[in-house]
Amino acid sequence: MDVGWSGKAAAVAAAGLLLTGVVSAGSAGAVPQTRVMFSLEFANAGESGDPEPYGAVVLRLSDRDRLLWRQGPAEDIPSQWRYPATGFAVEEVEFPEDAVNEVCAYVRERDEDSDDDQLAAGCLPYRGHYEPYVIEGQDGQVTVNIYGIG
Ligand SMILES: [Ca+2]
Ligand SMILES: [Ca+2]
Repeated sequence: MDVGWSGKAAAVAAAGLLLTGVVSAGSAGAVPQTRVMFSLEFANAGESGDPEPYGAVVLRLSDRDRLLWRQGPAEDIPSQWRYPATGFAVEEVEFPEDAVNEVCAYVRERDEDSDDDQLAAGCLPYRGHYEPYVIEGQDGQVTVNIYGIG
């Protein structure tokens, strides 16, 4: 006997509701989804034109680092003084703002005719959003702007 499309849809909907119930029943330990809105600025004194930054910018938690931005040294590195070019980037993370201890940047800059520059190497304590985090290196600095975490 054919229950018809609407019957199948109802059965699927019921299964969906059941599944939803199971998920929410176990959600006490579920991880929250948090949106991090940020931008990066790369400064390299003496560089002609925009720098070619590579490396990583992370949020440091007590037990791990969470990448916000990464550029591999072996890849084709775009020239850019800011990431993204306008506005802000969004990363979905699985922890609340309270869990962030530090903002870290380990960024170098590709130079074809000399050794690569160091733009940033280190961390700053997290003091909340709407704060620019200016992380220094031997040859420059990286500013991590965090516009919101929530
Ligand atoms: Ca340079
Ligand atoms: Ca360069």
